[in-house]
Amino acid sequence: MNFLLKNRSVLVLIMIFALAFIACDRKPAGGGSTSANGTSGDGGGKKTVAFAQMENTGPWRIAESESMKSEAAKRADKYTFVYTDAQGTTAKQVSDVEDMIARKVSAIFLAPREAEGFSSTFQAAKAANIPVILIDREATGTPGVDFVTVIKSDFIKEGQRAGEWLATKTSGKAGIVELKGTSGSSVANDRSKGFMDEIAKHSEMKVIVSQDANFTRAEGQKVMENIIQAKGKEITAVYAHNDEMALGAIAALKAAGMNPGKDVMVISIDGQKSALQAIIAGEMNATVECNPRFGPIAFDTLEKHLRGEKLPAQIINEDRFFDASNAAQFVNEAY
Ligand code: GYE
Repeated sequence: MNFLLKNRSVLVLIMIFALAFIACDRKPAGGGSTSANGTSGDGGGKKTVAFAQMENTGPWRIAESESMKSEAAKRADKYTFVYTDAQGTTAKQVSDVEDMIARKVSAIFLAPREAEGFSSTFQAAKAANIPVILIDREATGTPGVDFVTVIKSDFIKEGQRAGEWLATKTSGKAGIVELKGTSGSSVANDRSKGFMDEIAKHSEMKVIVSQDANFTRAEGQKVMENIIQAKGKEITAVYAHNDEMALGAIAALKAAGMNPGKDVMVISIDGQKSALQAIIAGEMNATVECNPRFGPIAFDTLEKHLRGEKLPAQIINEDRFFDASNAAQFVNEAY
C-alpha cells in the first residue's frame, strides 16, 4: 500500500512536470519569433517592434528611417524590428498598421502622414493591447488613451522662428511665397499658423501666394515656376515648410534669372545637408532645424512605457537654427 501510494505520487509529479513542460513550450498569446513569412510576436524573449513610415523620399525622411533602423539594430538583443513604407499614401499606412496589429507585434511606432484617418486603427491596437507611439507628426486622438504619446518638434514655434527671422532681415517688408507641406498633415497646418501669427505683427509683410507642394523638391520647383510667371518681381521672399521645397524654389528662381539668397530671401525648415550647403553658397538664407533622428528617443520612450513610467502627452525635441553665421560649422554633421 505504502509502495503503491509512493508510486502514485511519483506518477502525479511526473505528470505535473510533463504538463508544465508542454505549457512552457507553448508561447503565450501573440508568441512566436518573427519568421520570414511574417508571423511574429515575442518569441525567444525578444519583442517585435514595428515602425510604420509614411514614405521614404527626401533626406529628412531617409534620415528618420535610418535612425529608427540603426537604433533597433543597437538593441537587437531585445527587439526584432519590422519596417513598412506607405509610399506617400495614408490609406496604405493605415493598412500597414492594421497588418502589424494582426501580426500581434509588441509595439508600434507610427509617423502619421495625415492627422485624420487613424482612429479605428488606434482602437484596434488598444483592443489588442499594443502600445502605439507617434513620432514626428501628430494624429487626431487623445495621448494616453488612443496612443501613448507623441514625440515631435514644436511646429508652431518653427513657423514663428522663420517669420521672426524674416521680419528682422527684411525690416518688416516682404512679398512672400509660402510653399506648404502635405495638406492634411499636422506639420503643414502648424508651420503655416506660426508663421502667419508672426508676420501679422508687420503690416508690410504679405503672403502673396500660398500653395501646397507636398514637401517634395520636384513639386516645389514646379509650383514656384508657375508662381514666378504670375507674380515675377513682386516676390521678395520664399518661406518653404521644408528644405526640399526650398531647394526646388531656388532652382526655379535661378532658371528665371532671379537671385535667390539675395534679391529673394529663402527660409525654410529641417536643416538637411544640401540646405546648409545652399546657405554656404549664398543661395539660401536660413533654415530652422527639425531633427529627424528619432531612433534613440523613440526606443527610450518605449522602454519607459514598458517599465510602467507615466509619460507626458507630448515630448518636444529641442531644435537649433542655421544661417550664414553657423552653417559651415554644422554642415558635416547634417544628413
Ligand atoms: O519637415 C519634412 C518631412 O513630418 C516633421 O516631414 C516632418 C516633416 C519634415 O517630409 O521634410
